[in-house]
Amino acid sequence: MHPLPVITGAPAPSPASPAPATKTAAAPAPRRDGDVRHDWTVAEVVELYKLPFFDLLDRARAVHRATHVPAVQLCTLLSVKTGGCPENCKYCPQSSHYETEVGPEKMLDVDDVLAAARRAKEAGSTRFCMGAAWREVKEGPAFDRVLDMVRGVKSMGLEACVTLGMVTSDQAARLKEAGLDAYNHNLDTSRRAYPSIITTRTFDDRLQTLSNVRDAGISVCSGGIIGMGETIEDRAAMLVELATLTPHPESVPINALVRVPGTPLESLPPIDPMDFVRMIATARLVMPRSKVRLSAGRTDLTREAQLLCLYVGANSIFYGDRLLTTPNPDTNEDALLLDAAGLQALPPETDTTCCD
Ligand code: SAM
Ligand code: DTB
Ligand code: SF4
Repeated sequence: MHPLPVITGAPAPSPASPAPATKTAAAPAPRRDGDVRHDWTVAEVVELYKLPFFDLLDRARAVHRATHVPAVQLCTLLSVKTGGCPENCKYCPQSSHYETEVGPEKMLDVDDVLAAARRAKEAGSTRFCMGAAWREVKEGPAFDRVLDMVRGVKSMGLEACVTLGMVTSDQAARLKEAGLDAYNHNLDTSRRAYPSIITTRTFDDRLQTLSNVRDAGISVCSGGIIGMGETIEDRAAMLVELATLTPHPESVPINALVRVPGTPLESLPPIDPMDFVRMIATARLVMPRSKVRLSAGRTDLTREAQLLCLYVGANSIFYGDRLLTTPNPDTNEDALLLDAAGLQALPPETDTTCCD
């Protein structure tokens, strides 16, 4: 594997300069770092998203540089319980409602998961995310096993993240006690579009779990998917929902739909890569201090498009040949890409935001 350059500290970025004024559009100037807004309107966010491309890049880059260390966090995903999910999320190959190549599998053993986490760490990842195809967490041996996985991942000095569906306050507290850093639970799309994608749970169910996670003192990871037939207003509305949360989610994953054969969304057209860049740039402007995560969909992006995503605001990539059940770029290619761009991988436990 190509060796990854790793930075040795969290360098202070150059002092924040105000977002460059644009002569071409009167979109609201995002306020400076430390002045995080929770009152974005959908119209304002649409205006940002639709800025002339270079103006959007300039603005997002200025905020990104002023607020985040110039390094890319490598995160590795592992599906610890695959397939057979009772939910009907139209994008998901793991739903039992659709005939896909992903069938129900037994839950992985703790030892196998920890061996994968060790490999991920050796390859340079600093965050290990474990996913389960569950509607919700149920008390019992499976949840106890997840708690053991979290303890084991933490004992390796990795950040531990899980995504398990809905959790109660008590379950969130037990995850926190086990050492969990972050809980991923995506809003996925706008409140308006939500019922056209999932009908087995509501948008408010999603928000309730995020609130339970937050109250337990676990870092919130919540974002969504573009390319599911939504409008730009839906994309903006999803970002506004996230930015309404107080505080903003610490992590905001932006996924492009992976069009999996057998799912109802399999025949949708691929997104325009410029839309991926726009979505990441807009997320960066709306939630300046959050870690924006360039998530599913990189296999359809050129190297240049991926670099633009990192340039305008993405703090991380998933590193490893698989996401949960679908392919991700080859790790050697990723290492070469970061190296060619002179980008460094984030060392463990670095505070990635910095204030001017
Ligand atoms: N079952 C749990 C849940 O839904 O919260 C956790 C696992 S679920 C697979 C985690 C996230 O993966 C989903 O919320 C969705 O955003 C993302 N995802 C699933 N299938 C996807 C696809 N085909 N393309 C892009 N993102 C996808
Ligand atoms: C997120 O927002 N994206 C990741 C992670 N959180 C769990 C999952 C992407 C899954 C893509 C489809 C698959 O591999 O099954
Ligand atoms: Fe189940 Fe999660 Fe897939 Fe929805 S996204 S079908 S809840 S695994």
